[in-house]
Amino acid sequence: TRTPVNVTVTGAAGQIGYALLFRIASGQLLGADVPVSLRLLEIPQGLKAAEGTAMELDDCAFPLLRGIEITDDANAAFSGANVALLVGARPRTKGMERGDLLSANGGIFKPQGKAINDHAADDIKVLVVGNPANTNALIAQAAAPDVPAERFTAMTRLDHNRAISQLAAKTGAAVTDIKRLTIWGNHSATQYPDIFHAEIAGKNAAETVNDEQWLADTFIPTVAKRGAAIIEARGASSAASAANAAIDHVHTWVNGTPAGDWTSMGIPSDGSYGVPEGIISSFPVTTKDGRYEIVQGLDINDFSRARIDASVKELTEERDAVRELGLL
Ligand code: NAX
Repeated sequence: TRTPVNVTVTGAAGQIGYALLFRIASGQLLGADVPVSLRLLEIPQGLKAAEGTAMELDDCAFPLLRGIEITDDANAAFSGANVALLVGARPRTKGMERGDLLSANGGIFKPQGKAINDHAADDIKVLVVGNPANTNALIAQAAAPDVPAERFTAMTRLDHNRAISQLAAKTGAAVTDIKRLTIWGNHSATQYPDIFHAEIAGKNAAETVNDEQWLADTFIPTVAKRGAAIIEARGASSAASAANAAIDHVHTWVNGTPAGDWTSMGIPSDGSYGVPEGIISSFPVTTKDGRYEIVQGLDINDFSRARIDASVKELTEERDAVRELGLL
């Protein structure tokens, strides 16, 4: 029988954790034939609730679930980890300045990056979900000099899926007909969902829509502000859709993108498309055999260039701010 894959989830007692863990344990993260062993990391106040979730996981009698460990010790949680989903983060509270937010999260992601560096398995893959996801991923990556930088990624798959859904609704197409959509930049309100290279049933999406005003005034803001709209409607932030996107991100990374399509991932820039090397920015990527590559050679028009540059500028400012705080 196959050795289980060790999957570490931080913030396991939170609402995304609750929507995520059952899907991991059921085989949707890695595949229906891959046994998993879960490590749940929480802060001390979250341990009891995490134990309750673990009881429910037991009660599912998932055939693929080979073990659950619960801890508030990052070194133990990441020991032997093959996949790490960093969900727990410090949310922005009223009156909190950006600097306070970045430094509070630095206090979480720097030690977690170091624990990954010192204790994770050689093939570790990290997805950061906790916001500000791109910069938290950068902080963790910088604290893990022995791990190849490309193993640290940030989640923009929820934005990607939201954009596909909005485009399908506008055009009447099925979501499965939409390919090659791209989220560029930061997982924030500055993100840029790009349909200029996207296809709807094989035809160029921007030409099919043929409505730049809808693009600028409706599509882009709807996708970028969807998180706020969910909070407004549900009285709580996106949880099941965020967990779904985390499943999609890792599943695609491990199992590959379909021929003729790509996905969006926040990854350390290699300088492609004028994005400064090192910052963790969202790109169009293809994946194969557990590795990803940036899709090269796309023609970026002025409409896209301005929006990519604005989001990348925000990312470089966040990087400079955490550097000043001594987090890099
Ligand atoms: P919750 O507040 O429900 O849960 C967070 C959990 O993390 C809590 O149980 C808390 O005890 C735990 N935690 C805090 N610090 C920790 C630490 N140092 N180690 C381990 N656990 C720790 O938040 P939830 O709704 O689950 O959201 C989690 C994060 O995802 C937030 O930062 C949120 O902003 C972010 N999101 C990111 C998205 C993305 O697309 N990248 C979308 C959804 C979501 O907003």
